[in-house]
Amino acid sequence: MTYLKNNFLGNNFRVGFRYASSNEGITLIELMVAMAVAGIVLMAIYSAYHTQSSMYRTQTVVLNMQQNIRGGLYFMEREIRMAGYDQNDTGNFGITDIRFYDINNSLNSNGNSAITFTSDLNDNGVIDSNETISFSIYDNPVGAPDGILDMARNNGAGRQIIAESIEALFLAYAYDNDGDGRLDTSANGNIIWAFDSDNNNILDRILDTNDDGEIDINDNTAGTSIGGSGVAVSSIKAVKVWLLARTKTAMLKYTDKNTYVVGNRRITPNDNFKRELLVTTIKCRNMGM
Ligand SMILES: [Ca+2]
Ligand SMILES: [Ca+2]
Ligand SMILES: [Ca+2]
Ligand SMILES: [Ca+2]
Repeated sequence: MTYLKNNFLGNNFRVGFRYASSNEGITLIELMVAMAVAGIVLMAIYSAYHTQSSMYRTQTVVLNMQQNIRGGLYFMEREIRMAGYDQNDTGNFGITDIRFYDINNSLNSNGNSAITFTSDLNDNGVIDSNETISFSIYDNPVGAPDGILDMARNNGAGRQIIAESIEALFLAYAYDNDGDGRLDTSANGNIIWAFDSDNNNILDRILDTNDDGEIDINDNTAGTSIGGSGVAVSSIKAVKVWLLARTKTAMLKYTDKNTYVVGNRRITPNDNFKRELLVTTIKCRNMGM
């Protein structure tokens, strides 16, 4: 090295760059150091850019999911709130089906929740062909399913997609079965949220099994009995919705190890998609509450 420094790379060996105000050149060592520094700076810039752009991609994918699930829920909320709309008080309108369906629209108590209701949109007192509305989970496009589930609305013209990449939907119901004009409550004074576990269109099980006012991981997924012969759909006054969405594409360096409580379902994905769970309560304005 000493030899090299003194005889090859030493002051006698200069490359052609010169400072404008000086006749001193820069040595090859200096040039190499400068290039190395420039390389490091470029690498840092590239790496920052790469991180930024992959963060941007991730944010875009997550944002898409969030807009998608919020849009779908907004749509659902608006219409379920109006379920049973019956300006002429005919008594012909209301929630008609609360059973679980599979993605092919066959009854299946292990499937997702679905809801069907009627509303007298044109105030003529009669259920017209577009006045029976349902929400359900299916896989769009139906002709060539992509394995990513979606949410559909159907008003008699077949299932139309209203939200993509919806992994799960669960609906529970609050009711006024004793007819006192208020939602029925539990021993601890909590509003009772129930579901139809055996798919006979009659509410039979209660979600909040430890009666602490929360429906969460601590409750027994089997639910507790609602008592008697159950509660008919005509007593339903409010709907609670759990909607779980996931990103369309997998995320780099991300594993979803969460457990999502979706009604009485526990979903633990352990994959590389990001998810969002929205839970909301809808009071049905037209059910006499
Ligand atoms: Ca009508
Ligand atoms: Ca799909
Ligand atoms: Ca039942
Ligand atoms: Ca609970």
